[in-house]
Amino acid sequence: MNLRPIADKVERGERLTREDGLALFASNDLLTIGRLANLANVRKNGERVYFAANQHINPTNVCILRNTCVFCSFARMPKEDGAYTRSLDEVFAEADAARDNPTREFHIVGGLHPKLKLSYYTDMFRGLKQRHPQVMIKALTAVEVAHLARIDGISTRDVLVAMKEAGVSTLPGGGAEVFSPAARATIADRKLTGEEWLAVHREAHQLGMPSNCTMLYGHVETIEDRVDHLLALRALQDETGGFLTYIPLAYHPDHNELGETLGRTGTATTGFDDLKNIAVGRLLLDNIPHVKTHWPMVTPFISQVALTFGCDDLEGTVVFERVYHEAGAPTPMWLSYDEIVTLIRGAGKEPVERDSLYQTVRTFEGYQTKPPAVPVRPQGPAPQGALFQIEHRAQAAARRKPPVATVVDGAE
Ligand code: V47
Repeated sequence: MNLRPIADKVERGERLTREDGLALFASNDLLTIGRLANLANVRKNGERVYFAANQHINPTNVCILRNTCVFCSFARMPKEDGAYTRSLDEVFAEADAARDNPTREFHIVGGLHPKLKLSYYTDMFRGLKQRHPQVMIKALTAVEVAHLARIDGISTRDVLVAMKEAGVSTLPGGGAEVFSPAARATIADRKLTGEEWLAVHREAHQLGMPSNCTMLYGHVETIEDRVDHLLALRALQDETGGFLTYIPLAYHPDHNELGETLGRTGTATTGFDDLKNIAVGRLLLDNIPHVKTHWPMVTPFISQVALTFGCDDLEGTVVFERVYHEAGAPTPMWLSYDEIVTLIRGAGKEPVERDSLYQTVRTFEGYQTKPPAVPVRPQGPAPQGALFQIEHRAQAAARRKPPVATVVDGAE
């Protein structure tokens, strides 16, 4: 496929059309797509690559959509094995357990619990702000916001106002999946519709709360679904300007019904598709300032390459990740601050530690990194076949220890 007309548009800084998006996804000329996305990114962000020293916290995995969001491996029914709901003290203890650097952002998402009310979350946000005033809070997907509105019998706008008053700065981008009604009916039948998801983000932006956006790819969606999803995000951004970052999320098929139905257990998206999704996202979303690569899903190595395929943001330290590791992601559970700096420098880029609003916390001229305590890359002789899997998984497992004892009450 000849990408020259698209390349000319990108070089002139012109907006790409739906047909251009379809042509990019249909093309296998990954290096051209990557080069164009890198050009689009460098125009916006120079050689800077941002990261947040963040902690992911998941207060509950109990979710009333457990049986209909068939791609999700994290959710549990209230009385199912492995179901947990943290007390506020347990959340505060987990928040205290940063690893080797001060945390700057809490990323807080969970399930749609049938009984937890808005006050559980606002008390949590207030308590976290009181204990860690320097840490910004990015919390609750649009789907959780809409669920709390139903539980509390108030509007989504009122939920957002209460969250803001309790100290939340931004919303994460989860729950968007893919907006196509046909794909959504297959993978997330009873979830908020695409339009409802966009409406919650519109309200957040109107209230002065910026947010992120995502797309879950690599399941049953078509390339038309991908392009239409990206164009819907672009249209909302034209209207509000409130999206900070786009994060493509690679579907992982282990331990969920969809993976079994599709016969995909034990496989994942390919590196080729991961890089293409990142690059096409950067090219179509010409009005969103940042594109983040989520290393827990695509591996630190693909994420590092993504930094020259249109990404200017690398997922942070994370500390303890559950959503993807429940789905079988064989990646480390966390990366140290210095490993992140090393990955960014290794791509020839300039690391910048940021807060949730992309304000610079620190730059790294002359900064000396320490070697990692547990290696990110499998060590020893060149690994082969199954042995590689075992070795890699053993090293990944060594990083999986939670920072505090996992408390599972299962009694909700
Ligand atoms: O909405 C769930 C995805 C999302 C699986 O805003 C899965 O900075 C792959 O949105 N395979 C939640 N993906 C996580 C999320 C996120 C992550 C990192 C940063 C930000 C941000 C947001 O995780 C869900 C869904 O799309 N997900 N299960 C799975 N089996």
